[in-house]
Formats: sequence, structure tokens, C-alpha cells
Amino acid sequence: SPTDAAKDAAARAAVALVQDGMRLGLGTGSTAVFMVHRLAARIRAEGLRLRCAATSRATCELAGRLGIAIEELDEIGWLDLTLDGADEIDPDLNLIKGGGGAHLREKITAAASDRMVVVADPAKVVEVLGAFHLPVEVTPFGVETTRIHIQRLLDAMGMTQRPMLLRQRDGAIFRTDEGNLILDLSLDRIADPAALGRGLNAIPGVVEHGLFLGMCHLALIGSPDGSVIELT
Ligand code: DER
Repeated sequence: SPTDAAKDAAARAAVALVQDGMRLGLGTGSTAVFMVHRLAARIRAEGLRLRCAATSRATCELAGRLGIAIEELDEIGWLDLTLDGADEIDPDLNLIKGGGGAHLREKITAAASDRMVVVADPAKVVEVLGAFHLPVEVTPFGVETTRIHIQRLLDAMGMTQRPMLLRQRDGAIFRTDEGNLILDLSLDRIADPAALGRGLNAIPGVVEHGLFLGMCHLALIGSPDGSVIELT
């Protein structure tokens, strides 16, 4: 499909940034799948020696199937570059992530990297964050009280939102790799992402939210014709 071609074009451009000996963070999601395939091809063709940490079990398993050696983040210690997808990218390269439910490990991994490069198709580029739901990972313990705290925060910020939905997958309550739950916030537009991020971080039961602010250094936006636009 045109979207797949755009994702693969972005993935190819991102993998071109990988240099022999790098310590890499591998992202999660459908665009990251194209990236992992492209990376495996380069490793095979050029014998690249890399140290790779995965941001989800899904990426770890895919990389393993493609012959990419995966190590734990703590075995590597720090990363040169993380390549990951995004659900939304604003003009300041602030992101909404978490559509695939992996944003806790993705954020830790990106924060443990000298550079974070995002790969995406054009639909992800927005003027204002918020049309895509904002995932908030919460502990199962006290989740209903956490929901109240989040609602109070949104009220205080004058943000209206439709009922917060506990994420489901295949008809069951979704659990993250850490065993936590995800509340998806439908905010339409987030006028002040930094204030919302700070407010969410202050709520006891909130583990991590999908706002990646000031973390992305470069976004590679692929087109169906194979061309790539760089947003910095
Ligand atoms: O869950 C995530 O954070 C993914 O990276 C998501 O943001 C992008 O997924 P996609 O490439 O399948 O759109």
C-alpha cells in the first residue's frame, strides 16, 4: 500500500544513519517493523557489528527471527541512536507515542540514547498534538482513583475529553510488557503539552504517558514514491 511504501522509505533512510559499532535502540510499531527488516538486510550485506536493545517483546522477537542479536538495555548501558515510530509529530518534533502500547520502554530507551530519530508516514505530521489519543500507562492498583486524578487535572486545565478508555486488545484488557494498564485520553487538541506532561507525571498511579517532548532530534517522513523529507 502507499502507506507501507512511505513507511519503508522512511525506514530505509533511518537505517542509512547506522554506523558500524553503534549501540542502537530499536522501536516498536508497524513502521519500526520496516526499519528492523532494513537493518537486518544491512547487517547481512555489510557485516555491521552492532549492539541492539529492543523497546518491546514484539520487536525483540522480530529482531531475533531476522538474526539480529538483541541485548538488554542495561547490558549495553547507553545508546548512540534510537530509531522509533510515532503516532503524531508536531512542528517542534514533540511526539505522541504509545499507539502500540510500548511507550514506557520506548521513552526509557530514547532517553538513554544520544539521539532519537523517528520514522513515519506523512499522516503522522500534525500542527497540534492531540487528535490521536494520548496513552497513559497506569498501575493496575488503584486505577479507578488514578482516573479521578487525571480527570481533575484535565478539568483544571480546561481540557474536555470524552470518557477515558481502558485499552483493550482482542476483547481483553490490554497489559503492557510491564503488566500495567493503559488509559487512552481523547483530547482532540493539546494546547500546552509540557503542562499536561508535568501534570500527568505528578499523579501517583501514572507510570508514563505518551508525550515525548524535546526528545526527537530528527523525523524522517517517507512518501509512497520512496522520497523522504527530513524534519529537524
Ligand atoms: O507505540 C508506539 O509508540 C509506536 O511507535 C507508534 O507510535 C507508531 O506505530 P506505527 O509505526 O505502527 O504507526
